[in-house]
Amino acid sequence: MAEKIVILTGAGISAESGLGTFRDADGLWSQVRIEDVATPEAFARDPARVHAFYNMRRAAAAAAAPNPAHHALARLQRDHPGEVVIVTQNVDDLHGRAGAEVLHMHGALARALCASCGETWAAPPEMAPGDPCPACERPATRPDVVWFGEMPHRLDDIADHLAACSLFAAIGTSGAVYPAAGFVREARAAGADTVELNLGASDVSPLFHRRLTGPASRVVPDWVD
Ligand code: BJW
Repeated sequence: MAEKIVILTGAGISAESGLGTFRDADGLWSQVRIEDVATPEAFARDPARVHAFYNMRRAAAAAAAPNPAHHALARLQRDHPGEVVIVTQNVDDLHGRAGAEVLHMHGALARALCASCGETWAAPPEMAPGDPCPACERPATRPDVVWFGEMPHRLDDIADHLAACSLFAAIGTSGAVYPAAGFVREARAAGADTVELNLGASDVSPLFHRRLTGPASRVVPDWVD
């Protein structure tokens, strides 16, 4: 019988590609406050600041390249057609550029969203307050990312995959942000084996059956191969 593997990835998988994580000692949230850049209220208060933060992140992601962990997951998915679902919290496109198909539950830096009509389109390298939506022409362009207090994408699909999975893996995520941090519980409720791959302990480490400790560029290819 075919296995269904659900893999959740977080910022740690892109760390060795040069993209900063959020909550590590030198992470993004040690440089900027969440309340200033990653909430709808922050965008309403100071859209120029929020755009500047995401323009900087978009440029960094465009300059980065997938690392051996992204390539290993793409290989796993290619070698087991229909069995491997990759859900990422990351807004970079490194999984896609490695050749994997992924569910972007927290959106994508490469997309722009109209806060007025909901249209999405390929983001230009730089966005600014007042940029018009190509569909409704209102000046309501924002990054197509999920901020605190907003609903992550594809939660119904993800719940269905978790309910059907026999193996759940979480890679490079701190388990600090819900609903993603709760996926291990959902997978366990479905009877799945669970494994965490991380440089250290996460907030939800005790919930996993097994842990593989080390940098993603080493432990992910070892686990896949
Ligand atoms: C390595 C490594 C290497 C480093 N190799 N590993 C339940 C309880 C409590 C609160 C809530 C709750 N439900 C909802 C909430 C509220 C809130 C929340 O979770 N708050 C917490 C702070 C408690 N959640 C929300 O608001 C979410 N929306 C929501 O819940 O909607 C309503 C709803 C209700 C009911 C059901 C379902 C929904 C939205 C959350 C949006 C998060 N947005 C951000 C920003 C996205 C855009 C952007 O990128 O700027 O998403 S915040 C940020 O955190 C980003 C990430 O995707 C997310 C997770 O971070 P991640 O990936 O785990 O990174 P780090 O830095 O935290 O961890 C890195 C890890 O890598 C570490 O473990 C390292 O050890 C490891 N590592 N180098 C391997 N080389």
